[in-house]
Amino acid sequence: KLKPFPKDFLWGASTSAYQVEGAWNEDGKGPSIQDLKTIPADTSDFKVATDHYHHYKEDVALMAEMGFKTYRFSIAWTRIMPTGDGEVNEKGLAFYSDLIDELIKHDITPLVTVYHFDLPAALEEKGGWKNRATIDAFTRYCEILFKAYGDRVKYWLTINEQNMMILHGAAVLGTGKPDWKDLYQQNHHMMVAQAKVTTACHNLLPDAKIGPAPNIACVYSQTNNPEDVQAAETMAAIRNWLYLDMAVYGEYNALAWAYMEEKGYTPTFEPGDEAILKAAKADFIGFNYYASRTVAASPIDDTASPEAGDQQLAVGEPGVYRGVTNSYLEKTEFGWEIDPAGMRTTANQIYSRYRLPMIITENGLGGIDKLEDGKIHDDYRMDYLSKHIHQVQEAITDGADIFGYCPWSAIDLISTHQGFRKRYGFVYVDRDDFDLKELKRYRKDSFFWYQKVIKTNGED
Ligand code: BGP
Repeated sequence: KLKPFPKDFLWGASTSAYQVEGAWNEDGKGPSIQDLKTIPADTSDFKVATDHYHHYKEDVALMAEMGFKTYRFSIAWTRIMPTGDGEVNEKGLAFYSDLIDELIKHDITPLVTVYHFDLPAALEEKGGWKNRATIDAFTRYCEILFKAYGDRVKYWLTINEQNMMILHGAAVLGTGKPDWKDLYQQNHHMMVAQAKVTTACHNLLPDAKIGPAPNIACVYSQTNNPEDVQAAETMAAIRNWLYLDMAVYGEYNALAWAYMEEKGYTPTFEPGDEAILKAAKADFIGFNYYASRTVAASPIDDTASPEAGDQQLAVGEPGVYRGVTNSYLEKTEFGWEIDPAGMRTTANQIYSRYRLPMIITENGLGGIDKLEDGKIHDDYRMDYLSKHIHQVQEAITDGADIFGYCPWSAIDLISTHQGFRKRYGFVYVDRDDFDLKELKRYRKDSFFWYQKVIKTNGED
């Protein structure tokens, strides 16, 4: 028999600043690396997005209508500090203060990500995460947030998908061909930065809770060949546990470290790093889950190229592991595998390792939505989400401590790679990649469905 969802379960949804806000250069905002990156010719840039910056009251009202208990959003570092450090932009501070007040007015608990892929361009010019000065800039930026919003914000998330920034680092950080040694040094600096702000949060806001938000996925072995199983273990260590062991224990995962040593990727520590890492412990674990991963062993001279056009499978390293298709799973129209049961496995794996409360900070289906007579019949999205919600309940029944579920995304926003062709929201925003229209909001069928899920506390 399934256990019910906890009484005060945090139902909600997520967005990130650069994908939803628009107003990319308004009210003193500085450019981030997302504003300046080269956009593929067939998708929109991030300048207007869904213009949440100007529509936030309307958007929060729609969230309240769905019954959201929480809303996960990110703060654009470049609104608060246009060059990433130094001068504080009061108008930027005021925007999020107003947004937080608006949420609280509607009884929606703010869940704030301090950094979601949008490093200030001015810091990137000085070396970005390669430069240790970025650690100090990030710490100062976060302290400003804690002081400005700590009276109203109880839940904080540090860095969104740090593990994806490293594994897909060339793409996300815009560094071209991966230089793994360099990426793992950047990774180390992000780890130190995360630890510093976790400690700063604990010192400044003793009642607040802070945790990481990596993308965690259980890793299956393609076969029961022990070599494939070992490859899956290694990938899980490199992809998942490296990040969570650090956030919880302040230590490098042993298997991930052994891999880095073997490959010559180990980062350089500065004196004091070890103590900084050790001193910080996450209060909870936020994790994004879209699908599991399946891998096979890979010989050192592996020439099999990753399956083209698939963000999920385009991973691997000769001699370590290679991403493969899981023949048991269906895929979305964008080629992402769908594995609801994998979310239960993932939650249980995390819980058995760390025994900390967990919240799902992203989960969802990107699809091509059609607006017909003011309606969007997104059955595919309801089907995906309902199966995943069921697995959250299974995991709760297994004993995992899960206190919230925030699918991606609260309203339509711009996908990281496919622009407006690929949508995730409960609310449709009427615009195409190159035709802004009036940015009118429409409730999708999934809007009414999710409203009922929340109302019945998970019995959709
Ligand atoms: C996660 C990111 C989000 C979001 C989502 C969907 O990795 O944290 O920012 O975009 O994936 O990905 P996409 O937009 O590529 O479909």
